[in-house]
Amino acid sequence: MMKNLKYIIPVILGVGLFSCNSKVENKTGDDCGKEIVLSDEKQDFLGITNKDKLSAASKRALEWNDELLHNNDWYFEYQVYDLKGDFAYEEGVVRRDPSAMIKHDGKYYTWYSRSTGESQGFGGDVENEKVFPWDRCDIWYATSADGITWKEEGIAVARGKAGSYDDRSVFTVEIMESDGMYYLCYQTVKNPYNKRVKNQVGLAWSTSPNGPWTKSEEPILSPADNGIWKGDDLQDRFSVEKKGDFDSHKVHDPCIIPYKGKFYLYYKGEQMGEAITFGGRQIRHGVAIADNPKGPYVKSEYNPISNSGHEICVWPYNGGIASLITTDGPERNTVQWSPDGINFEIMGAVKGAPHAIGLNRTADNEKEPTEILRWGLTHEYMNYNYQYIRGFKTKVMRKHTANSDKEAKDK
Ligand code: AAL
Repeated sequence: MMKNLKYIIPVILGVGLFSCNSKVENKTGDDCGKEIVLSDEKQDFLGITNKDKLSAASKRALEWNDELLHNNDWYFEYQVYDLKGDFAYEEGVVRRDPSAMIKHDGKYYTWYSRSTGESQGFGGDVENEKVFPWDRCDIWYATSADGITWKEEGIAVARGKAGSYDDRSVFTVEIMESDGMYYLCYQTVKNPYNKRVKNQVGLAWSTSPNGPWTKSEEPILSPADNGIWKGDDLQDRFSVEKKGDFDSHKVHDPCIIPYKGKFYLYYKGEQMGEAITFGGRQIRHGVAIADNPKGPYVKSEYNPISNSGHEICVWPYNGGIASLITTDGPERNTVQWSPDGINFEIMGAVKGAPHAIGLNRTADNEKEPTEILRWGLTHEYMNYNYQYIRGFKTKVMRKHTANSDKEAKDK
């Protein structure tokens, strides 16, 4: 297992980021007039035909140091599978965005968004209809002895009373345990749910994972207020005078990690006037830091801390924070790591990843960089209206097995 991360040069994927500031020097003189040092052994491993004729891709390959070249720990493949009991698919019920799992009294616990009925979208009476599957949700929880068969235990945190900041929906929750206390952080929406509505983050705490939960009177995180809408059509979220910060519209997918004696609240930002870039949504992540679990959370001046991603999936590893970046942006489907929780570099890439991951926080996350992803929870769309919670497992590929070898072994 590779521990000495500071010597790893990031894998650069898909985008031409090789620059003249590169450490690779070109002996024969490249565009930057630098010198490349290429040993016979490395030339052989990389299969490079001619040391004096290096393609742009070969020059990037020369940036990979030996540790990175022979390390597969930051890569994985995954499979999803059905769960049993109350997590078996149920017609008419939405269960989605599971939190991480923790263990208490011998049982796994998870929290999730739960709503019922179909979504009507934004075309009709948004005051009274359900616009999204994650609209009109409460936060429920379930327990399991083995992580396969789950028992739904009931509501943990309900929507607030009319007029409060969370009166329309509470959803996409994460769990954090610290100093004998349990904290749920989650997204909130206030009625009416139109396309310009701002989403915030709420917090609830309890001395037991079974509750009862006390909710924060005010949100603990709100969008940046430096964007300006154009016109007054509440169902037009793309027209803006000014977009504002990466999180000017919504703060989503909150996840708090106790780190270096403080509390790091990672979140997904959505920007007013969101554009399509790199073939996907313009999504980036941020972090807000507090001295105490209940806040106040102060947004990092280094935000955004990713240029890609979607749902937050972060865990501590080797003194830093690792992050799985999925779905949107040029660095989607990469596993990243930062030594300080803020400055992330790409460590590995994946072919794809489960959505809305609920990590297994009981795992020994120091064993390998992606050990915490060996199994966990995800959600899947049965159809647009209904999502259900499923399991996933991953494996690290360390040797190649030809299909014919596998068939012979299976016989
Ligand atoms: C998810 C998350 C948030 C969004 C919606 C429900 O993928 O990013 O939770 O609000 O979709």
